[in-house]
Amino acid sequence: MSKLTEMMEWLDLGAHYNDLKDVHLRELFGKDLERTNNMSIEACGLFLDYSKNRIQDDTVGKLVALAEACGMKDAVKAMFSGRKINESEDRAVLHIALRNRRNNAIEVDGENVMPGVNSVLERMANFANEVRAGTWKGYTGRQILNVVNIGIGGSDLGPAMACEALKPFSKREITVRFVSNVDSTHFAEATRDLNPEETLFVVASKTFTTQETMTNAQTARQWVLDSMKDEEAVARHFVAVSTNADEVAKFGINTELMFEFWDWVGGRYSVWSAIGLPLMLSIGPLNFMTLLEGAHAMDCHFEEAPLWENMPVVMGLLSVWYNNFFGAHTHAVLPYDQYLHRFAAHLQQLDMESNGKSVGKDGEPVDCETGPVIWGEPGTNGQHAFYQLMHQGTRLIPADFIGFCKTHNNLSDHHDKLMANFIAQTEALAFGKTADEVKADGTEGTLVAQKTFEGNRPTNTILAEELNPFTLGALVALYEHRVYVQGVIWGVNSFDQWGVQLGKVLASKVLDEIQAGDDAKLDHDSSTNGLIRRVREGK
Ligand code: G6Q
Repeated sequence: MSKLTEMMEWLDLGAHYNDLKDVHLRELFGKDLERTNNMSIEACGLFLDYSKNRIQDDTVGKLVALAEACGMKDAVKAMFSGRKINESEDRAVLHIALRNRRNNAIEVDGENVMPGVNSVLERMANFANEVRAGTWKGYTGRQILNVVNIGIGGSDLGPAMACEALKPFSKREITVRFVSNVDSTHFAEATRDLNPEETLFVVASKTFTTQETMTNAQTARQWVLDSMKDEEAVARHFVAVSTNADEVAKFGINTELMFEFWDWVGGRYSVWSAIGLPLMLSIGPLNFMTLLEGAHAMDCHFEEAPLWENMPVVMGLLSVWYNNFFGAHTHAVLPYDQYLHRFAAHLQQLDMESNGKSVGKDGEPVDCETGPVIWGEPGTNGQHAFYQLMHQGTRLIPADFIGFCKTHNNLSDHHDKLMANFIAQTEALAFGKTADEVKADGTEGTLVAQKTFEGNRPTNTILAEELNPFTLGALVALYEHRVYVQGVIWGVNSFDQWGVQLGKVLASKVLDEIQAGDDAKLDHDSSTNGLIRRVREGK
């Protein structure tokens, strides 16, 4: 395959961009009254209106042509069939198997992974049912009322986001907390009002060697022992989620209380696996299965729908359109639902760790920009903070607006107001306010320019009836596949994360130096040496 930016389809998009770059959404909407009907997709309980994008009726066709030329269909097939598409780690990429509710065989190295997936789900469900029913008791015979997940990155963000998102479906008697940061403050604050006798720790780590998680887990172990003064208590207050049985046993957790997953589950794609245990403890096995159903529905859509009607494909391609042709550096994700307040944080890892690459799968430097910076906050808070820059700043920030017709908390007219803002913002971003409209309000002089909104700021709107386990499953899977679509276009491996390694290695050297206190051995640059000395002296 030729270099991406030399491909005919890429060059065609470049020319198309030149034709379109100065065309305003006002004009595009004005000349096509059917625009929204033609530029929307409905699937898996989600409605995507992508008409407020800077595209014409032939733009998606051109983007799809690029996707086809980049082998999109084969790439999708390769993932679903269990091929080792994570080549740098020689692994299959099968988060889709974790939610494969139709249960067809998916083979890795000649072995069907589905019996293993189903059996872990069953063990998780049995355990969750016992804890939720109060029949799983702590060491002193007390019921478990608190679950504290200890994990970081992919072993934290997904379940933490989903526990918040699905709070209305949770068993409120059980408090679920997440400790990720190696900063002792995180552990101390998360546990300060908890009774150890009523607390279950889920130590979630694929490798079971991650410094932050192991440090927090040891502190938790000591916290339990300080209270119950018997090693036997560990077995009643700790379970593990890991791929590494040896390390789990070394920690002192009975491997019968280890919920396994596999090397073909990437951390940031693992909420559907045993990493979702704290979520299952919170919302119960049935709701957890419904979450998997929602994700599976999106998987089927992604696998089967034609590329131009395929929600993750169209969203991924639009993101390429802005990233590579309009030069947009960031992409905002703006959920108009307080329960999704951790959604952008999860997507940030999902997208930026997956596509933050400057070398392609072939080991050669990529010849275009890759993953954008993903960020966001729930509406309407963002409107009173950073939307100013989105409306009137010099940068183009494509944004996804996510909202729900129904609320779980029907208090007076809050929800109508929330949704009015949700809709009004995309209208304002697209159409702005012209200088003539500003003058017509009686504004004069230099204020006219300052009160003018250029508009032409692109958005996607994703609307669903209600935020529930099914829609959340579909929504998260939508973004997972969107990431893959972009990775395929850019030719990067979206499933490895070598960039995390260097900091880890250096931190372990600096840790020794902070603790050893031997000035003669400091062999870094002057800045690093100086900072180490200062921390040592000031601690
Ligand atoms: C995710 C990454 C990374 C990982 C954490 C935790 O895709 O690989 O965020 O999840 O570093 O790793 P462990 O689960 O092995 O502790």
